[in-house]
Amino acid sequence: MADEDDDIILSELDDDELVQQMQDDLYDGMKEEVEEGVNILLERGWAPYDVLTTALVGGMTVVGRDFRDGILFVPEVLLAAGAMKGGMAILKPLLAETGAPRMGKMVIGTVKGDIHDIGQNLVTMMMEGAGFEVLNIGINRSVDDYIAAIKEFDADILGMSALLTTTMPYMKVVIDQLKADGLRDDYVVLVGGAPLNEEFGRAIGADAYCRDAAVAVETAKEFMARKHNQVAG
Ligand code: B1M
Repeated sequence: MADEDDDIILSELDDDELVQQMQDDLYDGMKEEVEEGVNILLERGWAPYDVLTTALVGGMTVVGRDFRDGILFVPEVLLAAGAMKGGMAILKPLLAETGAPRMGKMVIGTVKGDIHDIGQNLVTMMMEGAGFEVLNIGINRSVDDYIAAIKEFDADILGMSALLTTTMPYMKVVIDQLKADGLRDDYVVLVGGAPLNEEFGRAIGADAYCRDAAVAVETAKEFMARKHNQVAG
C-alpha cells in the first residue's frame, strides 16, 4: 500500500491548489489524475471552457516552455499530451452540448510534415460547441487531402493548423492550389498555430489568422454572418 503521507487527495484541495496540482500532474503525464481533477472542477460548478483554458492549456504552456528550454524531451511531452487529451475527452461532449443551430461547416487539419494535433482538436471542440459541423481530418495532411475533404464535406470554411516554422509555409501551397483550381473564393480560409501571426496569415493569402480557439470561433461566426448577409442581400 502506498505511503499515505505522500498521497495527495485531489478532492481535498481548494480550487487554486487543485489547478496547480493538475498542471503539475499534466506536466508529469499523469492522465488519470488529470482526468480526476477535471471531474472535480466540473462537480464544483466550473464551466468546461474554464477548466480547459485554466487547468489544461495552462499546464501545457509550462510543458512547452520547458520543452523549448531542453528540460523536457519528446517522450515526456508525449505523456503530457496524453494526459491533456484525457482531460479534453471529458470536456468534449460538454463543450459540444450547446444545442446551438448549425452555424456552418468546417474542415480542419494539421499540415503535411506536422503531427501536432492538440490545438486543432481544441479548435474542433470549440467550433462544435458553437454550433459548427466540423470534419477533423487529422495530422500530416497534404493539399490533396484538404481539397478532397472540403469538396466532399461541402465545407464553408477550411481551417489549417501548423506548429512548426518548417511546416507553416505549406499552408500557402494549399491556398495557391485552391487559387489554381478556381476554388479560392468558395471557401473561407482560417489558419492558426503557435508560430503564426497575422502578418503571416495575410502574406499567404488566408482570410484570417486565429490566435486561439476562441478567436477561431468568433472569426468563423463573423465570416458566416457576412456570407449569409450576402446571400440575403
Ligand atoms: Co512539438 N514543438 N515538436 N511536440 N511541441 C513545439 C511546437 C515547439 C514550439 C516546442 C519548443 O521548442 N518550445 C517546437 C517548434 C519550434 C519551431 O518550429 N519553431 C516543437 C518541436 C521542435 C517539435 C519536434 C521537431 C521535436 C523533435 O522531434 N525534436 C517534433 C516535430 C514532430 C512533427 O510534427 N513532425 C515535435 C513533437 C512533439 C510531440 C509529438 C512530442 C508533441 C505533440 C503531441 C500532439 O500534438 N499529439 C509536441 C508538443 C506537445 C509540443 C508543445 C509542447 C505543445 C503544443 C500544444 O499542444 N500546445 C509545443 C510548444 C508550444 O506550443 N508552446 C511544441 C497546446 C495547444 C492548445 O496550443 O497547438 O498552439 P496550440 O493551439 C492553439 C492555437 O495555436 C490555436 O488554437 C489553439 C487553441 O487555443 N490554433 C488554431 C492551433 N491550430 C489552429 C488552427 C486554426 C485556428 C487556431 O484553424 C482555424
